[in-house]
Amino acid sequence: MTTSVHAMVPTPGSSRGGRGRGRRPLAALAGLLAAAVALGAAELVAALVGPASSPVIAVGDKAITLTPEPVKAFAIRTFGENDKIALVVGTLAVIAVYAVVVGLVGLRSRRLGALGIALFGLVGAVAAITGPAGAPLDALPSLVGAAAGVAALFALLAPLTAPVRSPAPVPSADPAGHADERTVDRLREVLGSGDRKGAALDRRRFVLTSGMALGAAVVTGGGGRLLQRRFDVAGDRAALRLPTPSSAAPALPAGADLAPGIDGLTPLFTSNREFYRVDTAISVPRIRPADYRLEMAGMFDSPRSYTLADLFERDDLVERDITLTCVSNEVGGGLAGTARWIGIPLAAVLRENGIRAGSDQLLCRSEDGMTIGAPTRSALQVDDAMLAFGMNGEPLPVEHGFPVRMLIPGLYGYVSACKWLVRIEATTFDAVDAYWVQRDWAAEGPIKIASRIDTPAPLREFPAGRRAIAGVAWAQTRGIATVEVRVDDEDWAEARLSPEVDADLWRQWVLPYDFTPGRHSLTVRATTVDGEVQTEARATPFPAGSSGWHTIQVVAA
Ligand SMILES: Nc1nc2c(c(=O)[nH]1)N[C@H]1C(S)=C(S)[C@@H](COP(=O)(O)O)O[C@H]1N2
Ligand SMILES: [Mo]
Repeated sequence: MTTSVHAMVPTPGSSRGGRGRGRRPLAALAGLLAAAVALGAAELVAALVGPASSPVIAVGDKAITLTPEPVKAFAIRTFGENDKIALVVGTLAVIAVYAVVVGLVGLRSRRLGALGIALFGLVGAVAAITGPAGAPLDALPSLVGAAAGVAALFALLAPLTAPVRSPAPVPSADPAGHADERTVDRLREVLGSGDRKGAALDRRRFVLTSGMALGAAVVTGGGGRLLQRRFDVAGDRAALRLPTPSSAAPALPAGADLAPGIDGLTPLFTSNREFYRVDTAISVPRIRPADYRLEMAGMFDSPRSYTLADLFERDDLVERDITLTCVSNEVGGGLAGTARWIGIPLAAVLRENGIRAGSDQLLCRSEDGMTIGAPTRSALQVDDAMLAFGMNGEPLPVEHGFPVRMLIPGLYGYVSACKWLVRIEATTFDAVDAYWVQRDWAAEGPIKIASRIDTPAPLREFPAGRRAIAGVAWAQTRGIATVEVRVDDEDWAEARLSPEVDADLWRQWVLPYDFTPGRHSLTVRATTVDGEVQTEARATPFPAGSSGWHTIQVVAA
């Protein structure tokens, strides 16, 4: 297809080359501008329909769903929390390349060019409709965008192949004949027939049309994005007042946080701004507090539903400190964070709905359709498992699941921490696989013991002499008993730990050490309260979480 298309494009130096020189770059530009017009129009319509119906978002979302797990893991590793920006940039880059091809093809055949844009609109429409929360109306932005794109492509290509003005009619010639020829030229121009003898390049008109197209794209695209802010829930969130929990978090012992005295050590609590974020949502679900409903379904004797007010007004609210960890965290990685959460004990909610004995999985559904399967046993038995709506003294940030999410200490987030939670279905692991399990991640995800060196930073030179080696270690629900550090081939040395606050919280550790000048290797390992020593055996995050000791090379000058 590409080769045949290529062959159809006139080569410079052909008989028409004299007039058409430089047309192909302009046609490529026409394709890009037509794409911009299409995307702009789509953003404007998406402002009416909903942000997830925007073709870039919908196609990007689809890409996440369809991307093979190793590629996704690579993206998270490479781009970290910028993985979504990278995906949107990547989607736009693919569209740009496609648009250039459409422009070049369109130069030769308007119909093929139009078909190319229509095809792209179709892809966007299908992606939007079949998205996790897709509705038929979600096709509209892509379709309107494609129509606008085709119109723009025609308008932009016209000046590249404008019919040559016929010489002034010679009195004796048949005037009707000339008119006919011009009409035929026009028709050819519009229909894009291959034969456009005498077509000329009208640069002035091209520049003018390009300017208009660019203007239209910027105004509709920018305007659309602006109007999409009406879906924003930041205002509603700011206006919410968190209820006071009847059971406050246990008071912190004096000196609970070692970070203030040690440069580079992770603070005991992670601010909402600093908290890691991992999810599949390019466009974050935006739920208005007034519209929020939590539905219980499946294996319950008397399933009911809750409004946000129902949840806020309860008298069994708790406040707890919990360290959350992602299964994708590499040894030494930063996908872990600690916050003070406010919520409702999960077991109480499950019991008041009459959870049946046969259920071993809670299929938790997020507003955007993603599912997380949590073990029912853990939900019922793990202390401090909760439906959380407060994080570090504020309503959950929108990126972290506003207004309600689940938390089960001791389990990785992908099997326990459903954000934007709208439905809990009591079911079994046999009956249904949740999103990540469909992608071959382990069905049950207990957090593995982990310890990390935060300071000194690897390979950044520091002056020789005494300095703190420090970091954090976690083994939620079990608790960290000891952390040991090994420098080069010396014996393991026991680090000092921050005071134990709760088994669900990580602990900071610090070991002052006299560094001789030169390169040193540092290794850390932790032991749980119940006596398990962190294994040296390396495992990758896929499919059940990483393991192995964190080792870094440092240089003292
Ligand atoms: N709705 C939804 N909830 C989700 C996810 C998601 O992709 N969608 N990701 C899970 C994963 S893998 C983790 S580690 C935690 C991360 O929570 P955070 O982004 O608040 O740190 O959320 C979990 N909850
Ligand atoms: Mo995760």
